[in-house]
Formats: sequence, C-alpha cells, structure tokens
Amino acid sequence: MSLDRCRSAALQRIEAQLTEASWEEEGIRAVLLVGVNRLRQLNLSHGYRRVDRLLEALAQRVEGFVSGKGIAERIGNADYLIVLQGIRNPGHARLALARLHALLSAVYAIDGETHHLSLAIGAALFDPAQAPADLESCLRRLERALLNARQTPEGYAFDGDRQTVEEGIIDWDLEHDLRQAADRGQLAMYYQPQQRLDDGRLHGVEALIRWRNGAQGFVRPDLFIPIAERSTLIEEITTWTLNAVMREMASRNGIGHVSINLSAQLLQRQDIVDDVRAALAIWGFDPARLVLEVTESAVISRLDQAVDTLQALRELGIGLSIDDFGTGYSTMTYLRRIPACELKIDRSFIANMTGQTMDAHIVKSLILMARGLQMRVVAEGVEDEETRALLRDMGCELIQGYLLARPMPLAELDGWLEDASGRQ
Ligand code: G
Ligand code: G
Ligand code: MN
Repeated sequence: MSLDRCRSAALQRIEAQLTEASWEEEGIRAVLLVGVNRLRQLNLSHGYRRVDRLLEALAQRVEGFVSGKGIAERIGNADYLIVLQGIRNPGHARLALARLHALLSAVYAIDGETHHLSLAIGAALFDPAQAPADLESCLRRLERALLNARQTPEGYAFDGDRQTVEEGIIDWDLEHDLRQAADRGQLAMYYQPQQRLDDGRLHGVEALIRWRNGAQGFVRPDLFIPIAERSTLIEEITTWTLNAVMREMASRNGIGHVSINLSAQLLQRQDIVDDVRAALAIWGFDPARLVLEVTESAVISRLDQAVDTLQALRELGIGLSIDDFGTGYSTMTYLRRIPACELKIDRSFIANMTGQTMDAHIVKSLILMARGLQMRVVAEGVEDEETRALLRDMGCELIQGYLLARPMPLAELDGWLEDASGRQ
C-alpha cells in the first residue's frame, strides 16, 4: 500500500478513537505526536539498514507503551500518533508523556552497538465533555506542540504550554521562507575583522550570517536565528554556515582565526561535533584557525549538557569563545568548567567605557579575570580611537568593532585586507 493510503487509513483510525462515544466516562484523552529528530543525519551516520532496525525497535517500544492504554499509528517514516485513554487530569497526562519520552530515549542496542534517538513529543488534551475533537485542528495543535517540544530541555510539550504557541503561528511564514533561503542563494556570510592591540595586526575575522530575502530585504539574524532555534531549522542553518565559512576561508590562510557563532541549543546534543568534524574534513580547514562562539548566558543555563559537547569540540583541535561576556551572571566556578580559550566582553560595557568610569572598571576586571583563567580576551563593539587606546592600556589583547570595519561580504573583505596590508 502506498504511504499516503497507509497514512489516511491510520488517520481514520485515530479519528474514530477521538470521536468514540464510549470513552465518555473514561476521562480525558491525550493525543501525542512523536517525531524523531534529525532522521536524515542518522541515515547519514549509520546507513538506512541500521536506522530501519532502530526505527523497528522504536516501534516496539511505542507498541509496548500503548498496549492496553490506547492506540498508536505510524503516520510517517518516524512519526507516530498516539491516543491515550483514561487520562485522569493534565498532571496525569504529563506524567505519561515524561514516561514515554524516557522510554523511547533510552539507549538502543543494535548488533551489539548502542544508539540514542533524539526525539520530541507534542501533546494535546481533549475533554469529551466538551465539543468533539476534529482531526484537522487536532493535528495542527500537535504540530505546534511538537515544534515547541523541540526547544524544551525535556523534549516534550503540550499544546498551550507556552507563549511561543501564539508566536509560532505569527512566525510561520517567515519560517517557511527561511527553509528555502539557502537553496535560493539568499544566505550569505559577512566578515568582521579582529585586530591585535600589541602590534596592530589582523588576528582574524568573525563570520556573521545575513539573509537577503526577496520581499523583505535584509532580515537580521537576531530576528531569524531565534525562529530557527524553535525547530530543527537551526541545525540546517548551522551546517550551511559551517560549510560556507570554511569553503570561503580555507584558502585564505593569511586571515588567521575565523570565528563562527553557534546556537547554544545545539550543545544539548553531540551531533554538532560530527557536523564540525565533517566540515573541517571537507574543506581541509585547519582546526587551529577555527573558533566557535557560544553566548555566556546560553551555556550557563544548560551547563551540564553543554560541557560534554564543548569538551568534544575542543578535542577536534578548535577554539571556543564565550560571547557577550559579562551579561550572563556566571561565576568563576562555572567558568572554570567551560573549556573555552577566549572571552568576548559584551559591547554594552565597551560602549560607555570612556564616559562612565564604572564600565571602565568592569572592563578592567573582566580583562584581569580572563587573564587569570588563561583566556584570550576580545573587546567587541569598539567604535572610537579613545576606547581602543584605553583598552590597550588595560592589557586587552584583541578588539573588534566599527572602528576597524563593519561586517562585510567576502568580496569587500578581500579589498579591505589589501588596503590594511598597505597600511601596515
Ligand atoms: O551583525 P549581527 O546582526 O550579525 O548579529 C546579530 C546576532 O546574531 C549576534 O548575536 C550574533 O551572534 C548572531 N549571529 C550572527 N550570525 C550568526 C550565525 O551564523 N549563527 C548564529 N547562531 N548566530 C549568529
Ligand atoms: O552577539 P555577537 O557578539 O555575535 O554580535 C555581533 C554583533 O555586533 C553583530 O550584530 C555586529 O554587526 C555588531 N557589531 C559589531 N561591531 C559593532 C560596533 O562597533 N558597534 C555596534 N553597535 N555593533 C557592532
Ligand atoms: Mn559573536
């Protein structure tokens, strides 16, 4: 039977369960949508045969879980719709969801090798005492909940759990466009130079993504990255970014260090390590030149999950940098656990350094602290000569900011570098 006929039969069975009158005394119904994250990536790393065996094992666990409690239907390659009966109250449903997520995420042994599946579960509750559930709207609620689930640390969410549900609808079109941006050639990397203060030479560049959208013009990353972070889109954008930057920078050895911003959400899983390793190999990029930036607040808020991934990244021979430093309330104790080699002092402190002495004191202490931790320190957002001079006096090693140059496309960077070497 073709996939769509299978699916429509499965959906009919779900609909029958939802509208079943005999359930009325049995409490509310919970409908769950289970999805495996990064299936493509799994296929890539393990091959179809092994992934099929993994999905079979997943199917067995799903069946085991619902047995006697409801029904489960496979509606996509690795997507399941589940209806649970006899749910007493929302707390009971949440408990069931947590148990299901733990069960399906537990380690799988296939041919003596162990595997993990990363999955998200979206859920919605229906009270038969209210209006009967309609399948279309139910599926929409589940899809939304699943999108939200992907950005929670638990990996599951109920429809209506959070504000982002509303935002999710508003942002829908932007997300849809963003999915096609890379294929349409609308994404580009811009580069902003970093200068060494001791000898004035170029230290490297920070790569910053730009999206040129036909209808909207430039869309800023602080708008679209958070939207991408709500789904697996951030993984696709990251893969695109890593490869675009390394392709453009591999032959430009003279540029030195190249920093790429990494969404801290990716640190929850080790997949990012494979992505970085793969890109380094494809482009023959020297790992010693690569620096990945993660923001302080994002790392601290999920330190336990992040530390292992950061350590694995470090083992690739690349550098790690803590971005927007000073805004995240981290203590020395936390910092010591992060295997970073660089701190970037947030530009909000740099902006007022020359006017407000308090900010100058803060910057000074951050520089000393970085030195104590044996980390390189970068001041970002340096816009004038006076600030540069002050930072040099304070022993800051590196600066970045409009004083040197704005972020610029590759073609412009080549010209800028030529001019800069002329000035040396
Ligand atoms: O110039 P600017 O508007 O590029 O950057 C705004 C914000 O977007 C910054 O906080 C920066 O760290 C983030 N950002 C820029 N490029 C990228 C990218 O390629 N990936 C991620 N995750 N964030 C980025
Ligand atoms: O969060 P992150 O540090 O990655 O952000 C980099 C952001 O800082 C980008 O949006 C970049 O365009 C911006 N930026 C770089 N230099 C300056 C500067 O001198 N002044 C200001 N206001 N912004 C800057
Ligand atoms: Mn940055």
